[in-house]
Amino acid sequence: MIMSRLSIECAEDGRDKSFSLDEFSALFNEEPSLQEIKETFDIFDGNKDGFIDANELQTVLCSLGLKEGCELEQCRRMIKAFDENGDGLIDSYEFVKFMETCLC
Ligand SMILES: [Ca+2]
Ligand SMILES: [Ca+2]
Repeated sequence: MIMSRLSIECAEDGRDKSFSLDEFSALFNEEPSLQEIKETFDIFDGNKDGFIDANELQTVLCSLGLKEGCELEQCRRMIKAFDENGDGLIDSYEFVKFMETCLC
């Protein structure tokens, strides 16, 4: 009993800097507001330069436990699909479309 409690607490500690897929999905149970999209964008944009690159996308999708997101090549492809201006990065405008397509 105590051991299983401990291992649960350890698992939760290890995820302090992450967030769960449930939390992520919960964001989109209702029509996401611009504020929510902005907050989600900030989660993806690890270095806060205003763009999401393939590495950042990979980090977040991996922490969500999405296998396809753990392949850098796959992340590049996802970005390419929404990268309207062809700079290889997702900006906030492109991210809105990304969210609408993937999550709504
Ligand atoms: Ca960035
Ligand atoms: Ca772009």
